[in-house]
Amino acid sequence: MSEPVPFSFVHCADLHLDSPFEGIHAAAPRIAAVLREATFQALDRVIELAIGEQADFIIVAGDVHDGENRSLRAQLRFRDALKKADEAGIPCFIAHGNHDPLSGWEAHLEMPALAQRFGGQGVEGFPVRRGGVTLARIYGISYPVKEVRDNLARGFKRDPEAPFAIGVLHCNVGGDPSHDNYAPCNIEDLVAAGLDYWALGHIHAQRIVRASEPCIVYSGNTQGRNWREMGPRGCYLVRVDAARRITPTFVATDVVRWFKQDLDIGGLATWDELLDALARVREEVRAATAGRAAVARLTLTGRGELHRELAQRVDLERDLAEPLREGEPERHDFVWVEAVENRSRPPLDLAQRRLVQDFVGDFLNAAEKLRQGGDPGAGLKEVLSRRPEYRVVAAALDQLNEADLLAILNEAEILGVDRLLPEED
Ligand SMILES: [Mn+2]
Repeated sequence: MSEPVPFSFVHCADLHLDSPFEGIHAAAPRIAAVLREATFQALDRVIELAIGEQADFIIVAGDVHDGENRSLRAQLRFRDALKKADEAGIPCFIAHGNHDPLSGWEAHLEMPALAQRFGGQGVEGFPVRRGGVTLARIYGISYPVKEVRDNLARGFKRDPEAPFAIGVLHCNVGGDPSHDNYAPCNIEDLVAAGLDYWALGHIHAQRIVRASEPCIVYSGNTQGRNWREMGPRGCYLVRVDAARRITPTFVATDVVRWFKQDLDIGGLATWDELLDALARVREEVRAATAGRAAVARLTLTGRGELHRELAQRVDLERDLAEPLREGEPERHDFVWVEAVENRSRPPLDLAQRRLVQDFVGDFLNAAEKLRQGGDPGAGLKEVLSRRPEYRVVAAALDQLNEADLLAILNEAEILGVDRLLPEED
């Protein structure tokens, strides 16, 4: 076994090249064009990261393409990206997943010499060398067909002479119900293979499943594609030192980021105030994207005087969303307000509502009694101590003073009423 030397690599997965971004309509052709390019640009950013950081290799853990019958355009763009890595002397190791199994249609394109693809008939292992020294062995397998129900993790085994061993697999660890249960396996299967790092794909939210021995990482997808994929998306730059210590660092590669933001109409008395507040929320989104573009859905919440007119007089799309989009398509850091939703409710006179003799009235009276008692803070703690969650929050509660506790009680009262009252109340 050769002595380990420090090296680094980039681990990405779930590129879903050429995702159609359904739902963003033709109302804004430039926005649609940016979205259509987003998955490709995210891939370019992965390659640029590897070149800029002088990474030793790149791993792609499945779902390069969005559809089984991948577009020629996506295949060409993928090859172009691999070529750039190849020209920089960086090998790429690619596994295919359920979205792009080996059984799908493929043009016969000549691939760069340093690009290696795992076959579908069993786990293969490739060595990576630098200056005659073997840095690592990389093991992987591609999906031969879309629906793989076998536990592929069990086919991985470390060669004794490998200085560092990496497994590349598109799989569902621990049966995550939000993703199809393809290549199901559990952490014990991954541990049993005796590898140092598992570069996983399939789950689109990035996550370090296990920090060490072995390090198990889902890189997540490189570009969010819809409301279920909000927040930063990217890949991991993984550094391995001479003592085989592994440091994975998440690097965002997304070009467009998805946001959902709420706006409480509670304190808003006029239409001018509402319009200003909406524009402010849009600017908050822009500030949070670090120069990227964003697609945002804004939801009006809370109780306030504007509720009735919002529900009866206002066309949310025409009157609220459209003005917020003005000038946006021309900006590189656009915030595209895809929709404004109204979930606000009418104002509520708590004192009045407390007089009604029903469950809500009882609830409000209980809160009022607590507030008017000799020591509201102690009273609230006493109520909470009867809950099973108390042992979790007890220490935090001790840090709060009387005013904090009263504020929590007031907030809980409003929250409780909102939950108890039917929507139309
Ligand atoms: Mn995927």
